Amino acid sequence: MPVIITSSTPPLDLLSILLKKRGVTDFQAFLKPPVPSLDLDYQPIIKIIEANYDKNILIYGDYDVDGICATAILYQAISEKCKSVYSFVPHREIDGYGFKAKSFLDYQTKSNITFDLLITVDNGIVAQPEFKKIKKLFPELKIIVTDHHLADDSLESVDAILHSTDTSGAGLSYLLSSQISQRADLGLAALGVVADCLPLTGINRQIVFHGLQELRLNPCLGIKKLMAVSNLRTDALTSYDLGFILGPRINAVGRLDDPSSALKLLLSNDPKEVSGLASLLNDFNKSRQDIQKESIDISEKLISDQLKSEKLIFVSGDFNPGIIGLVAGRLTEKYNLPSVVISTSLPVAKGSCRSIKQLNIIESLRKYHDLFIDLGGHPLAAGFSIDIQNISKLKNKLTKYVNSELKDKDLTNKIDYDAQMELGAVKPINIKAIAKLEPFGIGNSKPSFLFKKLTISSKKVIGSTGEHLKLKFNGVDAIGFKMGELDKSLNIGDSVDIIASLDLNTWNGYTTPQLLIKEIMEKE
Ligand SMILES: [Mn+2]
Repeated sequence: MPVIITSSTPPLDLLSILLKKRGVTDFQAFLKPPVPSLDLDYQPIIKIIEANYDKNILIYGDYDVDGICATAILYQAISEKCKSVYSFVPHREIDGYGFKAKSFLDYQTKSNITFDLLITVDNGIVAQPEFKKIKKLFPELKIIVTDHHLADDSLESVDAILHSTDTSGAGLSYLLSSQISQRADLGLAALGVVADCLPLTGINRQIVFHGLQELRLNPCLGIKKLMAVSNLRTDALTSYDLGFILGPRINAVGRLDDPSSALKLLLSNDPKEVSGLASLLNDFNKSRQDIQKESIDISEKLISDQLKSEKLIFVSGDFNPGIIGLVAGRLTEKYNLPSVVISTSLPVAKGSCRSIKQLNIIESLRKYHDLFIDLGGHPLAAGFSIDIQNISKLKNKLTKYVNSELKDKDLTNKIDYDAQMELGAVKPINIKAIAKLEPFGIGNSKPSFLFKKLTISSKKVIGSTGEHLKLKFNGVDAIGFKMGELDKSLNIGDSVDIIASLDLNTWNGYTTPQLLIKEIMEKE
């Protein structure tokens, strides 16, 4: 028998059905997460940091949200005791991804400082050859690596390592910082965890649960101003806002220009400077959106023939290399096919790939490793650099391979749901019970339910271009974002099965429950 939530199901039963569906065994620990902690060996690292408080320390981060937050958190913590601590985030095009000896040495020369201690955050775990170069030139330099990426070789040139794949770079940076400071910024750790798309369970749920509370009550000045320019209500901040509003704004400046402006925003206490930086980041985000939209439009024209016969989306063009990952992500999401998007705007072309669960993209690409200059990634996302003359060879080989790999696989993207529900259970007390599972995100999605045989009592399209669909089922409002085109195929009186999540809609001062439609099943 499938579980059916009815109007008489007690909210506590609903909650326990949802927790069980998510595989949660310790309900209390999930609903009231403890303060974040991970059992790691912090002592050797703290000793080295303490021994260098009166010397020159450099924190070397990354250009994405997680890397920038990780840098800011540790910088703030160390600067309470050390007057000579500096921070560096690499430039996407000038420095590239990962720790680079050249970037470190250039920064040292430019700032006219000889560093005594180098600490990486959100990078460094695979940079042994780079550390070796530096130690040869500066044998006295101490090196600490803190990172959450997968390790490969041993790091013999390094003095201490803090490594765990359980959380993000900012999460690790927070855990270390909280050992040396009372005021380590948990809010920034939450931002890094969400932006790095980590599952919001275990330590990451602890970080985001408590970090959101800190951000609502007492954000750093930079985040406060960034929330203001993004029109966010501070007291109602959610994990969605971290992933889709604040994260993209911190990322955008590093995609198109210099990410150190984003770092400066998080570190500055000067209200005037912070206001300026918040608007700057907001403006960069607008340009990023425009460039992204234009690139997607161009890509869709280029791939219209491919879509008819191929199971791989492969597009190359004069795209901005900072946004190709976003374009690939959008194309894969829209067409539910793996995608490769290549920018040929620089002498060496850069590619970004996104995939679906039926195809391991990094394994597929590795079959043609001799075509790449550089290649790295995961089963669902990868990046590479390639000589422009090799692109068409890659296209032919990879398309052929993917076509045969996905030939017999079911490519429909079925939407999962937590339980079946009757319309009578759509009420505020149940919505409150469901909210106890927040924060929602990857690995802990907002619960959705199957509703069977709902009769459409009214329908209309809304939005400036009629892009959204508004339905009513027996007095209960329902909205389907970007479902406007379904309007023609539905009639009042039709009976439909839908998958939807529960939401509250406030309009004219009244708050009523409504269904957020994720899918309307095909009528038989
Ligand atoms: Mn990271």
